[in-house]
Amino acid sequence: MMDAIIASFDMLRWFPENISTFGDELDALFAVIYWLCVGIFFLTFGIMAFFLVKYRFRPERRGYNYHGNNIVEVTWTILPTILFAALGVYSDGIWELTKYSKKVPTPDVEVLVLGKQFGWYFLYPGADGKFGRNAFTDRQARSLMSATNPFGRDTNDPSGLDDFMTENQFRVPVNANIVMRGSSIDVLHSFFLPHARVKQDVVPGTWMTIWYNLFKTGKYELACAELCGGGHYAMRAEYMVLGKAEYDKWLDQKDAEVKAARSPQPTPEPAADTTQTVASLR
Ligand SMILES: [Cu+2]
Repeated sequence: MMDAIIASFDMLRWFPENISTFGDELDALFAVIYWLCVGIFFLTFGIMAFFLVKYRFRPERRGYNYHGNNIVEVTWTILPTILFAALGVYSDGIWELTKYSKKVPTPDVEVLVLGKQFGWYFLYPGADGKFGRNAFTDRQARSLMSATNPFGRDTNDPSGLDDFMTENQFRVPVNANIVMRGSSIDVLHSFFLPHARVKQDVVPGTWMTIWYNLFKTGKYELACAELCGGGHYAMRAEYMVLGKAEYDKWLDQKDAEVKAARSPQPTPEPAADTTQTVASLR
């Protein structure tokens, strides 16, 4: 019976499957905070219900007023202070691992992401694995940012010719350190990968670092977690975690598309002069 009651409050079951290397640690921290809140909720409302009944109206009982109680006030100040400080210290390890810049691992794959009303742009470094000049690699290139060139790519930089952009299409390889830099072209958005246990606000004018390493292939959900306007809901998309070979195949395919788009259109062959051909055969 008690088990069933406790289980009915276990909303941690609503979490999507974890596919991130640091997900278990993050979920454990979430569980500690969650169950503390459940406990405090029942304690608070239990005491309130108890007093509601105990001091309910009785004709013979007179109410009385008193002003302040130092012991009670000091207690309700100190206990939460200790609790919050302890949670802060306890969570510092996982915060450091996931958010400290010195803990960002050596990237296997780098991707830039831009939020916009309402969707996502991604920029991959292409075959050479290196970004050319753009609004991330050079702040000055921000002046090149436009609706058709959201990343402010400098088309005169040869090392950026193989970079390719996708819109609402996002793929990453499995078992690799993915390091992303995120920004926005308009308002605040939040890059949210629930299965990867990643959620990071992206802010116009600056680049936020986001990293993770996923251990399971498949199709997962991507969403915006910051109310950003009327089409906020439309920023939900799907992304794929691919095996290494499959991911490389996708990169090759993208590289071929980039090259095809870049190569000059072949000039049409001049129409063969049939009369002359026929004449020369004689
Ligand atoms: Cu958004």
